[in-house]
Amino acid sequence: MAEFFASPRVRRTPFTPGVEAAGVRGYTVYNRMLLATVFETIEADCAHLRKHVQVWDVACERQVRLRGPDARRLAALLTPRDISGLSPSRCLYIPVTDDAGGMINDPVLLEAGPDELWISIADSDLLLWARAVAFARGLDVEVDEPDVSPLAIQGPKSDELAARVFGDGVRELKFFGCGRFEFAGVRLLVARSGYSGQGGFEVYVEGGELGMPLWDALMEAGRDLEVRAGCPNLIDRVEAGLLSYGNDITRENTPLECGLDRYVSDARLGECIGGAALRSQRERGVERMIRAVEIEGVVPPCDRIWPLLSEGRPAGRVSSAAYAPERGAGVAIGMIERAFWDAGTELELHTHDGVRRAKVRAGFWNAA
Ligand code: THG
Repeated sequence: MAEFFASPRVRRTPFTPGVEAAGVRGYTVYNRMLLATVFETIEADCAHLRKHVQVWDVACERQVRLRGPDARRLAALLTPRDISGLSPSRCLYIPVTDDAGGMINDPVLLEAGPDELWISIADSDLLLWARAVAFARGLDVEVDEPDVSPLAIQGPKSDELAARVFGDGVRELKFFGCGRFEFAGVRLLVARSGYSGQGGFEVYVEGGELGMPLWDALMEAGRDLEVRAGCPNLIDRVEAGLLSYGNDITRENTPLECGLDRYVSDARLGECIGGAALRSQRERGVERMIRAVEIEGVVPPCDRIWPLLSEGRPAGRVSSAAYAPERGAGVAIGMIERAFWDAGTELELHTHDGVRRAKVRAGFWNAA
């Protein structure tokens, strides 16, 4: 592959100097911002993540900020999930759907202050959609992108590292619990969340100037814990069944097809955008579903969609795949047609580098 050519259109983050100093080997672009993909090798990064602790620049998880008396009303229009459980101490993973029930984004929703919600987005232009909905409905809410950059602390030693920098209070957070914790005299939002199967925290750094001081403080405090710079790891996220918007799910898919059934509340379908389409699909049943797929042997980098066939018949597609060395097999996320989605079904995976045997699994490997 040719070299990546940087320009201001693809934004750097407050932590980019730290990422570069750590020897990043590969980048992708996410929400028009840099996101590291590999430091050593994907396999070695994964092994380190599962044993120690890593600090990740996930500033590309941009925030869509809803401010004003109608902030909650707007959020409730955008998602079929019941958001009544949202509070300053509890954030929520929410599907965001268009009028046909198609997935627009799968962000994390947070209550950052009175009449102020943050939507921590995956890679799509949710800002434009949210502004359009607010305008069209005449809602009293401002929608913008604040200077907020998430930094993730992930891995089995995350509690120890986070406690050293933010105090022992962070240890008390439950999964998707959040609160304000002090760093350098500023109370930052910290949540027990993150895009790995290894557990950890995400810190929402308000103001770019705090970025490198926090990065350096974590690296310094975690020296004896073998802390390293890291990034969302392909093997780890596939094994955990964490979906990647734009890869595994698009506007062609509804949350019911994405295995996000539990975040589609019957009681909300009368009001939210896409509710009617989701209700009728729930009654009819879905035709395809996200599934874990095991692939025989070594797999090439999954840089395009790979068709799955069964005796020549289309059976689905694979959108994320990685070779998991400790399994001696490939792990993948697929969207599988109904006739083929039962666990144990054997399929042919047509990669751009040859056909592989593949098998549908009952579940992901390390689901949370
Ligand atoms: N954290 C934050 N923002 C994000 C992501 C994140 N924005 C972009 C992207 N990741 C959004 N997508 C996801 C996908 C999965 C999860 C979070 C965001 C996730 N899922 C858990 C799971 O599937 O096991 C649990 C969800 C739940 O049950 O509540 O964590 O990672 N800030």
